[in-house]
Amino acid sequence: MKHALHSVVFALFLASTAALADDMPTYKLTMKDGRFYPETLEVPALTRFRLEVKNEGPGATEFESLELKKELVLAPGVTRNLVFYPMKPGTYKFFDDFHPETGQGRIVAK
Ligand SMILES: [Cu+2]
Repeated sequence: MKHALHSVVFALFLASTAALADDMPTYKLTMKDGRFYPETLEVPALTRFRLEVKNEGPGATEFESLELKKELVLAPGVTRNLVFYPMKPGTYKFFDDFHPETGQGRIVAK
């Protein structure tokens, strides 16, 4: 879904909380050519963490997870952080809303 305004508001919220979040474990996710690298991210369950999402292009991307209620639009060349609250063990899907055919990934919380 292209919720452009929603994403901007959400990004501002994230920027305001980022300064408080320096002690969290950080995981990196790259978006490139409509795909995620890696497609599967393993994270500790029941632990708050930060995801650093980088869009290497060539176009805009949108990281989105319906299950985790997250979305983030990134222009090419942009890196942004998302903070995830502690998750129960399980698998949570995410996708690139601008490239849903190829851009599919999952977070596995263990
Ligand atoms: Cu969307």
